[in-house]
Amino acid sequence: MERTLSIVKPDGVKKNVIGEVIKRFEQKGLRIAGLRMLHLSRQDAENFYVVHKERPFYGSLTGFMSEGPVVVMVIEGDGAIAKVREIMGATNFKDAAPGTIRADFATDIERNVVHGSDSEKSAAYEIPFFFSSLELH
Ligand code: 3AN
Repeated sequence: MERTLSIVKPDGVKKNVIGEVIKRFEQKGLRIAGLRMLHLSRQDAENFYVVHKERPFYGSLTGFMSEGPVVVMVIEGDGAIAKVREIMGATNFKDAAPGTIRADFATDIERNVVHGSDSEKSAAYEIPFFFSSLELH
């Protein structure tokens, strides 16, 4: 059993697709182990995306991620990290496979609706960033 962190980003919340994102995970046999809505501060977003600190899009990305509320969730299941990434689609919506969340709803490489941990190492940083063990079920 594996756990991963997913986020419905501010653009996804504005587009009213929170339920759609959750439904797609659940329909593929994944379980929601924890869920919360919150509005990240700029500092929170900078800390969350610290691995991208040197990337040219870091300032823009952290501004975007703190512009409105997000839904953070922990998803559990066999191979959850890879499965969530597959359901999300490629980072750039133009490369995302048909039927993926990003192919269906993203309009921009940065405003790409959803986040999912990209490795076990990322999940191990990202899950406790938002959830205590008491909030995971
Ligand atoms: P993913 O979210 O698919 O794991 P990462 O981890 O490479 O992609 O990038 C994190 C986030 O940074 C992306 N979800 C996207 O919002 C933004 N991003 C990635 N690459 C670019 C880029 N070339 N230009 C602008 N924003 C980007």
